[in-house]
Formats: sequence, structure tokens, C-alpha cells
Amino acid sequence: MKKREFIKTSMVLGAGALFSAPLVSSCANTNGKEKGAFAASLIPVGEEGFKQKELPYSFDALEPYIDTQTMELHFGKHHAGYTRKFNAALKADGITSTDIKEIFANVSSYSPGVRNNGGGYYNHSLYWNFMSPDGGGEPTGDLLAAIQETFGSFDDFKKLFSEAAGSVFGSGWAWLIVNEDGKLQVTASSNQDNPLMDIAEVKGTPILNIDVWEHAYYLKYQNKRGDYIQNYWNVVNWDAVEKLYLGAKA
Ligand code: MN3
Repeated sequence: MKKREFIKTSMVLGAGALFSAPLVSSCANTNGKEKGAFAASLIPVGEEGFKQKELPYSFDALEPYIDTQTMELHFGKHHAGYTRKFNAALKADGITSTDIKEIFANVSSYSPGVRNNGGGYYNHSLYWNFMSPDGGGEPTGDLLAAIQETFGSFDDFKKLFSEAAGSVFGSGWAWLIVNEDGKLQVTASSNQDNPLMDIAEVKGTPILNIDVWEHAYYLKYQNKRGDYIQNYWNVVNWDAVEKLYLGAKA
């Protein structure tokens, strides 16, 4: 090849590389937005502030694992109350942001009402969507591969998550998160705290949780929290978990 031809060819290749790089990254961004859209859909915002998304199933749909009365009270009273009080606390603190991640990233500088009710609002908004009458079984695809890589097997993961839920002292939540290194991790939190908060010991993006406050199970299970935790696996909506996983990784 003559020198002149070589330069010309290199320049064409170079231009091709310049063109293809932004194209690839813009595709990835679009993909990321689509994957992040599910997470955003769980936290709807209206004129009055943050809203409860409608339940994707009826109050009796999760029977016999989660009873109808618990669902009615938990969604209709507890979660509704957190939602109302969260909006009131934001107003009282003069917080106008509707970016829940941003609010939690600064939560230590706000009033306890923002932390407690904001956590109560967000944690339940995810929880309803981690359950489905068509749930249970096992995850698939990239999520299953990541679970196996991190925890050894799906059963090992279930054991770890169940133990985290069972060992919460008093009221709180257990979580599966994508941590700051992009890896899956199981963690737990007290009260209505969550891993998006700046005060969290272990931070990350939640992709699965379980509510272990007594109000989540006491009507049906009384003191048998372990039975509630074991039955939770029968309703887990792995499609939703995978969507949040892919969104968190995007
Ligand atoms: Mn609850």
C-alpha cells in the first residue's frame, strides 16, 4: 500500500470509529431510560406531590400467602398515611424536589418526618410491585446469572435474604440491592430507612425488599414472622425484580 492510500484508509476507519462510538452510547442511553422507566412508574408524581400507584392486583389476589384484610389496611391505611405525611413533611421543610433519589441522598439534613414518611412511601411503593398472584418460582436470565455469581445459587440467596429479614430486630426491611460497585448485595434496615438514604450503612439501588414490620403479617401469621418470610417466595414477582436490576445496571 502506498503511503497516501494508507493515510486515506486510516482516516476513513478513524471517522468510522468516531461516528460509531456516539451511536453506540446513544443506543445504550435510550435502553437505559426504557429500563429506568419501570422504576420511575412506581413513584408517580401529581400536582399534590408524590402519589400511590394503583395496586396492580386486587386486595385478595395474594391469598393465601398475604391475606385480604392485611392488604386493605396495609395499602389503604398505612401506605396512604405515609404518602400523605411525606408530602406534608416535604412542604413543611420547603423541599420542592420530586426526585426521590435526590431527596434520600440528602435525607440527613431534613426533618425526621421526611426520612420516616419518605421511606414509608417509597419502600411500600416497591413492595406492592415485588408481589404478584403470578409470582413465585425462580428468576431467569441476567438476574439469575448475577444471583448465582454473587451468592453461589438461588437457594443460597433465598437463605441469606430470609435470614436478613428474620434477624431484623423490631420493625424494618430486608433488601436485595445493586451496590455502588454494581454488585448484588443483601442488606437490612430499621424502621422505614432504605439503602438510597445517605444515612444507610450499606448503600445501593433496591431491586427487591420485604416488609417485616408486624403490620405486614400479624393478622395472618401472628408471631410467626418466619412463616410469612418463607411464604413471600410464593408471590415474588421476578419480572419486576429483573426490570429494576437491568435499570440499576444501565
Ligand atoms: Mn408496611
